[in-house]
Amino acid sequence: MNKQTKVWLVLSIALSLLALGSACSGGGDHKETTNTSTTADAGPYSGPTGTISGVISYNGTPPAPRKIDTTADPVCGQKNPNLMTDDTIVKDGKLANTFVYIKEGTVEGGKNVGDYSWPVPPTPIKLDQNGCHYAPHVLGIMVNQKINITNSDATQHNIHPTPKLNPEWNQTQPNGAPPIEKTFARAEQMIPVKCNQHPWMKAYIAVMKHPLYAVSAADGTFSIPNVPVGKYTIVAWREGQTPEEQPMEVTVTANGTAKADFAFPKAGAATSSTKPSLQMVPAIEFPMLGKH
Ligand SMILES: [Cu+2]
Repeated sequence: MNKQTKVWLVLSIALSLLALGSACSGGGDHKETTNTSTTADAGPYSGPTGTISGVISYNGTPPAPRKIDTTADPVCGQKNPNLMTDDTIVKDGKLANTFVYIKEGTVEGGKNVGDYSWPVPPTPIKLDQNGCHYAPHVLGIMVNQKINITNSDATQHNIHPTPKLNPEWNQTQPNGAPPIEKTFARAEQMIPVKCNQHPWMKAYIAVMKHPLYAVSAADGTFSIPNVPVGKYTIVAWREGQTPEEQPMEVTVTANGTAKADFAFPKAGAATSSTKPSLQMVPAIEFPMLGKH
């Protein structure tokens, strides 16, 4: 084998490893976390569990909510004359609408958290359009769990999620139309939802393979119960004027509560004028290679 052939061989092996890695990680800024394999099914988890809970704080002075100009649709202005932006909702220094979830981790005994099968709750997740505003603003849902979308306004909305890993769709929903029911077949965080009628309307959906997630409440608190005993990487995501996320390692013990307090923006992090790199750069997850 001459020298050139050897170089080609090494290069092509490296490239195919890379391709394999990126095929698994999904690519783009939408991420599918936990396990993508359908073969490693450890069945439902039935061992000891604990809780992960914490408080999301906001560092410094939060940006003031901005008034939304709704003149494009008088119905919106009549019902909701003081509609404000809700990308950063802070009360007494605590941040609402932060999505906290187990990204990956090892359950005691050595199995990946995503290797277990997690039953899909039969109750649909509700997303309402009221006053030309989505409620809730940030929501989690499990793969194949129903989302039930309602229109409480005397005007027409057009719901338009823009996923990367799931099929994109948009559907009009006039006043009085029945709820729209949909499911998402693949895990993906975070799917932006917009309205083609009202450009200010925005929501985010996290589609999860497991139920181990929570959204911070108005007082910044969150709690994830029934977490199998183990060690995990959890991620807190918040929208802000540019989305930002932070990882944290936690250890869950039987009947224990693992504390996981976060603070946004991260000290020294980019502000709204510049783009933070953390959220937008997909990790090359070489550990995925082991799951094939
Ligand atoms: Cu709308």
